[in-house]
Amino acid sequence: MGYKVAIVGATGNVGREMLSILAERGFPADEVIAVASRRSLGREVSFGDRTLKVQALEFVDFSTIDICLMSAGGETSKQWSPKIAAAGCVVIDNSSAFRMDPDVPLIVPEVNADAITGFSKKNIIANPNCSTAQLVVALKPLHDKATIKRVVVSTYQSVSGAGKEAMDELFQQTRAIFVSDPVETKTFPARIAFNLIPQIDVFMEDGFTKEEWKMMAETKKILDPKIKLTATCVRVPVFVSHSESVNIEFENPISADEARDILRESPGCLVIDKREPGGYVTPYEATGEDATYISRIREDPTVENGLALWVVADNLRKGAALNAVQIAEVLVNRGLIKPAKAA
Ligand code: A2P
Ligand code: 11C
Repeated sequence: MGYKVAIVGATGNVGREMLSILAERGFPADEVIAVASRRSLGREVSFGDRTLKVQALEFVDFSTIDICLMSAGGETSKQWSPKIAAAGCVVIDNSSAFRMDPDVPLIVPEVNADAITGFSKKNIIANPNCSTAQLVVALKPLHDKATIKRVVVSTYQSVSGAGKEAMDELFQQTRAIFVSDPVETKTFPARIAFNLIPQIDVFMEDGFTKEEWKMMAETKKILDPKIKLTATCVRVPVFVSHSESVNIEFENPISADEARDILRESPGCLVIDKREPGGYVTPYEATGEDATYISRIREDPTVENGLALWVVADNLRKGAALNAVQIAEVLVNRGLIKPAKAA
């Protein structure tokens, strides 16, 4: 007997990817239901070689569902995830609403799968921000080897991180520029086509943006609270996959060759690192893939025990949908949840 699984936000960028990843990986589901807002009632979405009719969130009885993968934005999560969890359905929440709650584990399975047992307090497990997920997959094996003291990261984040309307905006602006139409800006704080924007999410009092704060706070919660991290997050005119320039200072010595060998053997990592044109991964190549790609590994001679890396991953997959499905797989494989509700 398999599980009964709901995808909330099934018409969105991440929700659609969740459906295809569940199908691709043969998740042991007897029944999958696609859920979105009332606006989408009756629309169809793909699930493997089938289509599912979208149901409206308000009308779903979550007491009949085992696992809910939630990706419908922070406000919907704040309002609905606790109610769904209270109905007895385990929620894997992709928003930032519960990530810092001490009673909610924040999980990247390659890094801290053992922390998942804390989920039973609230029946909610949080999925990290996309830019954090790929970063900690690359940092964890290096931290285990040489103990990270400080990280300076600059991100190059694709528009899909801001949702499907944001992708349309990049497309429409690009088209408008080519045909000399007026360029309209709605989703982003500035024009994104043939440009880049050094602001993701709102500004905080200290001058950092919320996205930058999330990278710092989530890395501490998932990997190690002692790690100091500072980030500059930038939106770039790329449709899918986030890239990161990462500078790391370690407690102990570690060479570029050692780091390369360690990362080659580490779960979720794929090293593509030849010192020649094209000997690295770009966001275009990472799109549609599951790995966190690591390139440009080199020693930083300006600090003691320093390394620099380039890290790229599909933000809709490892950064969101894949990580959520992997969390569900940990629940299943460790016997932490039983399929009680499938028909
Ligand atoms: P809908 O398409 O019905 O608006 P994205 O982040 O790619 O823009 O997608 C957001 C997802 O969250 C969509 O599936 C969207 O559904 C869903 N969503 C947004 N608001 C709600 C809500 N109040 N209730 C349920 N689903 C929602
Ligand atoms: C972006 N990282 O690229 C954001 C999207 O906290 O889950 C995900 C926001 C979050 O815009």
